[in-house]
Amino acid sequence: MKPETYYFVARPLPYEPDALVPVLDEKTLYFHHDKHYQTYVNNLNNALADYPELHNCTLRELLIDSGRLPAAARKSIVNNGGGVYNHELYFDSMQTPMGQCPEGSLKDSIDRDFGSYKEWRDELKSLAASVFGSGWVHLITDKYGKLDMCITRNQDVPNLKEWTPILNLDLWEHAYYLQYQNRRLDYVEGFIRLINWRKALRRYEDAFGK
Ligand code: MN3
Repeated sequence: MKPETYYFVARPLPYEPDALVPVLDEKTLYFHHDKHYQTYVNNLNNALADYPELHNCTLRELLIDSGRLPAAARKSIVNNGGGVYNHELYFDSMQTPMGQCPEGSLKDSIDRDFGSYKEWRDELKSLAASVFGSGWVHLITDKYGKLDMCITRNQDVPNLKEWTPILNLDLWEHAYYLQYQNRRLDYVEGFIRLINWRKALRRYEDAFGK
């Protein structure tokens, strides 16, 4: 996909709005994608409007070295740009639940770095339960293919200089509250059934040699 720059446009969902039922219903996905994500895109464009020197930067370039952003716009670009980056990966991390599991070299690396797919799932659930307030859990790789997991708060992204996110899990209440209310762990267990491991494998392999 061609790297996008200002003026950013929201990406459509890569599946039908009912594709994630019963884990995520249409209403939950609609508000999340068409309202919350769209708002981050709009606010990012607003934050960049007065800075033509940033209009050729990709989202990754804006976020990888945020200390170089103009001070007056930094907070808004980091919060909203992070919101766009995280949500685009999140929606692309999921597909219709069909009993999918890790594949190929990503499966091998999960076994090597976490012990097994089951141990990885337990780690994801444990990290998700430990997030207080709004945040994310990310599966990340370094440029040598070493996997790790990390939590970020609010709309922060992982350290993109060191790591490439492979998939992520949105733990803001807006991601699940309409359907699950306070049952965050049920949402997390459902999310695991939705992971698009084929796309995760592609991102993992593309991350090498960057
Ligand atoms: Mn969200």
